[in-house]
Amino acid sequence: MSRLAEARVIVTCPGRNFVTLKLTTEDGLTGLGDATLNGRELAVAAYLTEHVCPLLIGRDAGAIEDTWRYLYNGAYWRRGPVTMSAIAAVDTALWDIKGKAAEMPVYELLGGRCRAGVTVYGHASGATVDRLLEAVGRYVELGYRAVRVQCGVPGLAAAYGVGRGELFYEPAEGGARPREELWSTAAYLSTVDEVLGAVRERFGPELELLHDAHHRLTPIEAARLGKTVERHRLFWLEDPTPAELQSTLRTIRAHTTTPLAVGEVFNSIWDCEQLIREQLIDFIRMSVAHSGGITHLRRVLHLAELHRVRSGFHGATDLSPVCLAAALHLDLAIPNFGLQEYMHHTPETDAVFPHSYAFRDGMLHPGEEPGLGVILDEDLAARHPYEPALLPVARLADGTMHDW
Ligand code: EZ4
Ligand code: CO
Repeated sequence: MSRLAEARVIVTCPGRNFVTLKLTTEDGLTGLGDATLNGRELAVAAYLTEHVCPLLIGRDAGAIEDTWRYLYNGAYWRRGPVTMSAIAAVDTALWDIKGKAAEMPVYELLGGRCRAGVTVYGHASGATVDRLLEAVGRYVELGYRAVRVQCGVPGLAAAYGVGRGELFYEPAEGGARPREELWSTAAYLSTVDEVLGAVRERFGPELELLHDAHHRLTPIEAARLGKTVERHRLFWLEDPTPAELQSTLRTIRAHTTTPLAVGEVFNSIWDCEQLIREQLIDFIRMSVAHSGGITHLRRVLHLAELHRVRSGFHGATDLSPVCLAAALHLDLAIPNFGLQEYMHHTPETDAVFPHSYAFRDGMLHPGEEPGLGVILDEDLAARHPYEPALLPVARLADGTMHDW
């Protein structure tokens, strides 16, 4: 294939910040990769601009695996969200270029489709149970077959996952310092079983229900929660504990058959190797943008397939339409697909990133455009300059810092 002639980083804020890498070959093919790391965007932009882009010029655009190893093994300093997001952007853009060169959608290059479409789940939330039930009802009307449910907690001003908007949830906020939220595990655990029970009762046995505990519990608290909510038959309980200590999942697993999903903050196969090998989880939630791109995430899913672990790729609004498209191509082509997260981007974001993927009957379809099927409107992007925004932090009532 032809050589890379240009590598540029585009930072834009159409409603929220996105970092995009655009690669151009000598014969004019372009590829896009998402490098957005929520609240730390400019660190990845600088890693790319200062340390990666200069290495790419003149390289064979077709050498995807070799370029991955050149950037990963070649840096000596391995892994971490900044490095792996930068490598992911290069890798994703190279797959986009290869698809365009072959005049095929990327899923064809990955082995072809294994299913008709990509079943997705939406995010329903409400400050109260009644509000939550209304929100779930709206997703059901839209055709969703799976919904994540998050509810306000009496006594806590802000609970994770309870959105301000209708069809999206955006936790990052502007300001020089992160917003501080009060957290109480006791208050949360005293209501969550009732909340999930109310949703199951209203919507019946067919709708798939998910819930995200967002890394806030101890292993034994998580074990108790998983056991308590078993009768509501969740599709998954997400991030019950901070999972970088992989052996903690053994405790939870020993006590409950509630399926477990973790991994949205992971960035390499080494963050989940034990979890997968010991079958301590049911779904792996890494994203293309934070986990070394299509090449590395595919490797994780091949390992997972051996151990009957399925995909549940992260699809929050802080991952750009480029990342979502890449996830959809991989979702179609892997044998062990589970479910794809889908939070609507704002109309401003969709205007900057026109795309071929589309929602029909509870599924997303990546479309048949060559490559990933996403464009970046650079003129429009330039009209939305970067605006610093940070994720909140959480403290207990006595001031102790807690996992947000
Ligand atoms: O808090 O992507 O399951 N989804 C999530 C997300 C994360 C955000 C952080 O940037 O947990 O809402
Ligand atoms: Co989550």
